[in-house]
Amino acid sequence: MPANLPPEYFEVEKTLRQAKTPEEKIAIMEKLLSIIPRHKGTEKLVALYRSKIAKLKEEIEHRPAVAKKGQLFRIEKSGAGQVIVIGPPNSGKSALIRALTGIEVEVADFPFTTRIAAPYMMPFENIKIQLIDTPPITADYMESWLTEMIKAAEAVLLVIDSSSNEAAGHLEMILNRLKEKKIELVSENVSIPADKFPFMKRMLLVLNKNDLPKSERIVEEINTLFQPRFDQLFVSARTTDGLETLRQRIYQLLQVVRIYSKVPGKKPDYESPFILKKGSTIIDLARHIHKDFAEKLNYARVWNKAGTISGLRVTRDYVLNDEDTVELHI
Ligand SMILES: Nc1nc2c(ncn2[C@@H]2O[C@H](COP(=O)(O)OP(=O)(O)O)[C@@H](O)[C@H]2O)c(=O)[nH]1
Ligand SMILES: [Mg+2]
Repeated sequence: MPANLPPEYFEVEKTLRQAKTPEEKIAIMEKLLSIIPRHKGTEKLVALYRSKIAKLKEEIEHRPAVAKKGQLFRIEKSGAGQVIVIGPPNSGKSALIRALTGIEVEVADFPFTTRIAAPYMMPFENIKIQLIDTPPITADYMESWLTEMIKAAEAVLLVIDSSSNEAAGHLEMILNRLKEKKIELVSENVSIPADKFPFMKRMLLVLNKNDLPKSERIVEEINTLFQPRFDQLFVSARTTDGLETLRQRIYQLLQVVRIYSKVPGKKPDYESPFILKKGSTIIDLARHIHKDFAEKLNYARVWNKAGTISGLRVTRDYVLNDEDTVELHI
C-alpha cells in the first residue's frame, strides 16, 4: 500500500466492502480515484481501480435484459407537481430534500447511499410539491429507469456541490448523459412546445454547500459555459441558507397557478386550490372541475390576490393568474 493516502481514502475504502451492486462499486471506486493523490507511488493503485471499473462496466453491459427490466418503475404523482432531484454522488441531494421537507432522508459521506428513487412531499405555502430523491449519475453509470422517470416528472432540480473543483465537469457530464437519452434541460421561462414534450424539461441548477468556500474559478467556469441557458441558485442544505428562495423557485419551475373557487355568497377555500397550467382560462377551470360545468358555463367573477380586481365579471377565455379566486355562474 503506497504511503501518504489521506484518511478520507480509508474511510471511503471501508464502504467498498458493503457495496453490493456493480454500480455502487463503480461509484465508490470513482470517489477513491478522486481522493488518491497522483504521484509515482500511487500509479499502481490508480491503474488497479481503473481496470476494476472497466470490468464492472462490462458486467453491467452484459447483464441480462430481464434484470434491467425488473428495475423499471414509476412514482405515482401526488400534490401540485413532481420534481425530480438529480446529480452526481455526494452533491447533497438527499440532504437538501431532508432540509426542504423535514423528513428523514438517508444522508451519508459515501456515494450510493440512495439506491432507489423515493418521493417526499415539500410544503410550499398552502400546497405540497413532490420531490423525488434519486441514485447518483456518474460518468460511467446512470440507472436505466432514471431516464423515464425524468421524462415523467414536471421539472428537474440538478444539484451540484459548489465547493467541488469538479463542479463544472459534473454539470457537463450530466448534461451529456441526458443528451444521450434525448433529454434537454432548459431554464424556467422557456415555453416547451407540445412536440418537444417529454424530452424538454425545465431545470433549476442548485449549487449546494454554499457554506463551504467555493472556488471562484468554478463559478466562473459554470457561468461562461452554461449561464445563458440555466437559472442557478446557491444554497446550503447544512445552514439552510437560500432554502426559502429555493422553495419559491421550485414552485415557479412547475409553471402552474393556484385557483380558489367559491360559491356565491360564501368564502373561498384557501386550503385546497385547484392547480392549473399557467395560461389556463376560466373554461379550463370549469372543465377541470366538471365536464358539465364547462358546457353550461355562462360567465364568471374574478378576484385577485392583490385586491386590485374584485368581483370582475369575465368571459370564458379570461386568463387566470396565480391565486385568483373564481366564482363560476351557470
Ligand atoms: N458542508 C455541507 N455539507 C453538505 C451539504 N449538503 C450535504 N452535505 C454533506 O455531503 C454529503 C453527501 O450528502 P448527501 O445528501 O448524502 O448527498 P447525495 O449523494 O447527493 O444524496 C454528506 O456528508 C452531507 O452531510 C451542505 O450544504 N454543506
Ligand atoms: Mg442521496
